[in-house]
Amino acid sequence: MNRDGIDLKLKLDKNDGCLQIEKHPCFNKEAAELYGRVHLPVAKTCNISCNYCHRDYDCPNESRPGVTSSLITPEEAVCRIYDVKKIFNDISVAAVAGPGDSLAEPYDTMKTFELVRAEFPEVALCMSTNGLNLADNLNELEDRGVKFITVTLNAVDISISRKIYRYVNYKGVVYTDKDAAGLLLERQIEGIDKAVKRGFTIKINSVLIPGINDFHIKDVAEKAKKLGVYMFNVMPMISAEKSYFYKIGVKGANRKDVINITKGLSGINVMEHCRQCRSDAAGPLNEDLSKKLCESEVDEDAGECGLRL
Ligand code: CLF
Ligand code: SF4
Repeated sequence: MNRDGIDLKLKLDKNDGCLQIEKHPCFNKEAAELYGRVHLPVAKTCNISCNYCHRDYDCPNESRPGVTSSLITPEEAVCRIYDVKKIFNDISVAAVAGPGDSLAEPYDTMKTFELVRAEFPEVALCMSTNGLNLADNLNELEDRGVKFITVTLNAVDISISRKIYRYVNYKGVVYTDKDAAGLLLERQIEGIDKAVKRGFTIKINSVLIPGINDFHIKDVAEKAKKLGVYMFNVMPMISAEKSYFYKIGVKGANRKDVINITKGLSGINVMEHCRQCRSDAAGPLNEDLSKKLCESEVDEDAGECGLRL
């Protein structure tokens, strides 16, 4: 069991994907009654700038603004799973979902997956990303046994996405306006397409932004279908104080808006039970244990987990 080497090549059973979907609380609504997930907040930076985001908070692509999750190291991530399992043992998924982008600086994300896979081989690995660096990291993700990936795709038309993103930083070069929107879209589609073809189970999240992309969500769903995406999840934008959209008066959306927009969609699984959970969420979807965990960590002896620093 190699906990230190980033080159660890894991032997994977390529046929266990179906079994893992059965137990994934986000990809399978029924599983949400029985199993929980643990988010491991190891991704500190981001490589793009979404107009609904303010970086005091978690990445709103997969979680809700207004709460901040503290960062942990990959080693602490393993301890965190042990801690969560003491309260709720039926954890079927461990994921990296912020508080920045999982692949902006992928080292800690990859290291976390290695350590978790070695310690908890029965737990499926999941990740969310804005998609910019996805295609570049598929080999690494596959080697570490990641099965589930969520990509936030808010538009498939540059004239719309240029209103959503302020800049994109790709390999150290900063792009703005339509160059940023075009590059991000190209990288997202390439990443999703390659990931589907390689057997990853993909979910697309679209943030519903009133007046910006609400009329366009069906086009995103169509594209998702063509790409062979397994699940489509529309999340209402929660207006993040201090974000650009908040400042210019773009209003948030709500669940009712989402239902109205998604009710006619067919030919793809539409997620209806998303909790827009924070990047350190833990346990069943309907009962976030992260707060309980913080409280118990205050006076707990850390010695039980051999990896704790
Ligand atoms: Fe986390 Fe997302 Fe994996 Fe689930 S959450 S990275 S797919 S393990 Fe789930 Fe939370 Fe909704 Fe995300 S309820 S915000 S869809
Ligand atoms: Fe914020 Fe997430 Fe967008 Fe990065 S990808 S700017 S963290 S919402």
